[in-house]
Amino acid sequence: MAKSALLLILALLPCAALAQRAKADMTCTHTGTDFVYDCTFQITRNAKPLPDLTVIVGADMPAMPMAHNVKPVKARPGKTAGEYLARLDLEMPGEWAVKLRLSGPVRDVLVLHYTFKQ
Ligand SMILES: [Cu+2]
Repeated sequence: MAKSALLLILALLPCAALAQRAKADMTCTHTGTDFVYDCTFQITRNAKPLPDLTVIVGADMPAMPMAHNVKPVKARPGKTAGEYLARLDLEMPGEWAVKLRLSGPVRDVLVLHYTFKQ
């Protein structure tokens, strides 16, 4: 009885490691054109960079539901592993929820809250 319980725990351990969520850090700079921003994303899991992902970037304003309709864009790979770049054409500055849809080696959806300054 105890032996089979132990085997079950050992079988589940690798799944716990795989269940670690991907994480993203984001910085954006205003391009000088209203309200266009160049954003850099660092995507990691277990503190290791995640290269070779397809990253689709969408944006919404939590405070203004249904008010905006920003077309999602595909990010391009940056200079280093796990870095992705996207240009976001937002309709106004303020607090946005930026949604990253990851596919490829890792599938996940990450929502980042970010205040865009003019
Ligand atoms: Cu708005």
